[in-house]
Amino acid sequence: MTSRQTMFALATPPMACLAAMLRVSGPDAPALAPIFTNRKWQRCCARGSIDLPVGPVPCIVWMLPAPNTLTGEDTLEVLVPGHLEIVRDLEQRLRDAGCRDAEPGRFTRLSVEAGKLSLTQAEATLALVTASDDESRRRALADLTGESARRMAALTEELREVSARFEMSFDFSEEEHAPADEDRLFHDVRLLTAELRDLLGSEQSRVQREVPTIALFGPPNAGKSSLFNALAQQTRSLVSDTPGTTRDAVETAVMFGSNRCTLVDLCGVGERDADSGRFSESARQRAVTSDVLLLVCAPGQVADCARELTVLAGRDSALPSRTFWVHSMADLGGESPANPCGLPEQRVSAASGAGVSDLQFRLAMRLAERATGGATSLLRRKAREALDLLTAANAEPAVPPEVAASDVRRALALLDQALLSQAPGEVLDLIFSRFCIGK
Ligand SMILES: Nc1nc2c(ncn2[C@@H]2O[C@H](COP(=O)(O)OP(=O)(O)OP(=O)(O)O)[C@@H](O)[C@H]2O)c(=O)[nH]1
Ligand SMILES: [Mg+2]
Repeated sequence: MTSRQTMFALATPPMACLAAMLRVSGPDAPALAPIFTNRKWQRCCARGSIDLPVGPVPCIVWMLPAPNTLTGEDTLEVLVPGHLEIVRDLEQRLRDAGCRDAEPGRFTRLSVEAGKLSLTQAEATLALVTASDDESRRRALADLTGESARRMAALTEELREVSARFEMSFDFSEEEHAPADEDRLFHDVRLLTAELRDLLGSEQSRVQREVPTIALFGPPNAGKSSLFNALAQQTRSLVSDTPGTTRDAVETAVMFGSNRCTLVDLCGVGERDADSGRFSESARQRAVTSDVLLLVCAPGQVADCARELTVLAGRDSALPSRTFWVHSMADLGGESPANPCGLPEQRVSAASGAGVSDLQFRLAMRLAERATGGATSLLRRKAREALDLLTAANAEPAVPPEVAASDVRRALALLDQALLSQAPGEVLDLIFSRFCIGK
């Protein structure tokens, strides 16, 4: 249980914006309300004013008495002009009044403790914020709306019945034991396994490396090394208008947001390989094993890039789901033709810097998602373990019925745990530490 202290956090990103929102939650919220308004403590939204060092600052304040609030506690939500100095002064004002800075994930955790959100829904909130592609967004939304849990609960009940039938089948003697019943049981387990696999979707089960790699790959002279230097904010790789300048891979450690990664600049691979393709194979290999691939495409190189992507996808069909199509040299003007593979795309110019910070931001998002374990919830992790057991129960050649029955029983226990989504305190600490401040 989180101790009942009054805490505050900025709920909007810490940057200059039209309006910033601060949330104050805890037993002292009613006592702090007069900082913002002279209206009496009751559920309402009021215009107010805060005395700060710059002078009176207008605000809009929502007074939200417990328990019908996000956290289940007395809450104030305050909207102020989104100037960073104003926000900083307001935060100091709250600290002076005895209010504490909330740690990351504090408010969502309170929400879970107050029974307002299930743990799966809380994790889905995080997954949705960091989801970088449609598939992960769909998964997160299904978790958030409770659809995943509903489908999983129905499937668990069916599995419970199958498990009971398995157990009963052992109560009959050999002669009474009809092989047809056994076939039927295995058939039902197969159906439920397929259903669970479908429910879990195409979650990546790739081995997670400590430090992820982001590789720049594309035809010679696509501007890979120039972009590499721009992303790394230092000149590490040689740039020249001679195709085939980069030969051996060049690597450097880079931070995108709060995530460390290894950025890798590769030799150009395409129709006109330099050095008769001597370095192409190792570049393709590095590209396929990278965690994120930047397919760098200069004007006029679309066909070359599309062909190479097909070659790479032939080696790892999941590669496109971790690839960005980067239209380089955007300063040269002209409309970039849409990429033929439907990948997320980004226009950049290493020369003018246009689009580089957008790309850095998207990479930070992608890495953050990866760092949260593919934003996989406890529900999904347990269900995936259950899926492994059910898959084992269906293994070819057929496993003995007693072994299959035991796998089904263990899978059922895991699904029951998944649906309860109960986690010990330290696991909860870990889960909520992945959230950002204000969430
Ligand atoms: N106008 C313009 N030129 C660029 C840009 N990026 C790179 N170039 C030029 O394109 C040429 C090739 O750039 P590199 O970064 O060396 O290209 P690369 O893809 O690493 O080439 P290889 O290592 O040979 O495969 C150089 O002359 C660069 O100055 C850009 O954003 N705009
Ligand atoms: Mg190069």
